Amino acid sequence: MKNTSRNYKSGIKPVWCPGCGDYGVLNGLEQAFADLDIAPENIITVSGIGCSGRFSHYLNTYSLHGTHGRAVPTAMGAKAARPDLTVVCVGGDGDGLGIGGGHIPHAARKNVDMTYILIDNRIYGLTKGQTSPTTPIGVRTKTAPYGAYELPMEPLAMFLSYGTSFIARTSPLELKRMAEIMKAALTHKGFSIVYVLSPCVTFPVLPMKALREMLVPLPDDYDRENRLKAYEYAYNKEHLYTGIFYQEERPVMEDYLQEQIQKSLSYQKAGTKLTVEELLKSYA
Ligand SMILES: Cc1ncc(C[n+]2csc(CCOP(=O)(O)OP(=O)(O)O)c2C)c(N)n1
Ligand code: SF4
Ligand SMILES: [Mg+2]
Repeated sequence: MKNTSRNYKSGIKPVWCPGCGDYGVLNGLEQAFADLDIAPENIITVSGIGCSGRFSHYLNTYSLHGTHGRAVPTAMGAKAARPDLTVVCVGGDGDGLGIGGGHIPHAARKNVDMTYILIDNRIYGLTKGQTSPTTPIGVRTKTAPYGAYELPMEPLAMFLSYGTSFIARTSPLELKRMAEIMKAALTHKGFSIVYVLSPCVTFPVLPMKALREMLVPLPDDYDRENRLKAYEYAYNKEHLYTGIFYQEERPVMEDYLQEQIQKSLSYQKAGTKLTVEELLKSYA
């Protein structure tokens, strides 16, 4: 029988603040899993630390609630060990763009076949409202009582520069469309990022009303293979475009690793063994 979104619920009741955007993101992801009918035992969810880090508890999949900023490399390890699994990584703007920001370019370069759901509420929610890498200039936070002064990052442009093979932006305010975008990301072979703008109701740096007014779907004739055009849409200040900004097919890390493993096995079979002495000599 086909899976429904209920099959992906762990039974643990989410403890997010009432009205938090993360509820919608969770529903959208469960719906995407169900529509694609991926067996729960064939999925692993790795999450970072933050309100967004709670995802791994709420999903009935293999789950790992990792350390702050290290969700991406942990998920990469999971994919290297079990290339047959659907690997999903979830984290926030602080987790993914602050402390863990150095990991995304390498997952993108290697084109690890996994989906990264990066939930941006433009604040550190869990730790009670500190400035994050995407907090706009002038916004007062716990760590910037007179207003943030740093230039906020533009994550889409960064992902494009890193060579990410699938980049999308969406929001739980467009729930159905978000689930469709997640489905496209999950079926993409390579490193896919779904960058989700999700309002935090307790520290409303990204207020629901303002966000709703700014979200606009990418035009129907948008060419998702045109990287330069994608930058243009990413930097648009009037609208926050949603949809698939960029997509390309490229070899993935797992295939390369498997090839290496097979090569090494064939050398062994052929009796081509390198002794420790020979190995040491090769470094002399
Ligand atoms: C090494 C380390 N540094 C700092 C913290 C404290 N900490 C926990 S969550 C968090 C920020 C979370 O912000 P974000 O990733 O945006 O997630 P959100 O809560 O907004 O979903 C911080 C600084 C930690 N747990 N570990
Ligand atoms: S603090 Fe913000 S992000 Fe965290 S659960 Fe509450 S509303 Fe959601
Ligand atoms: Mg955050």
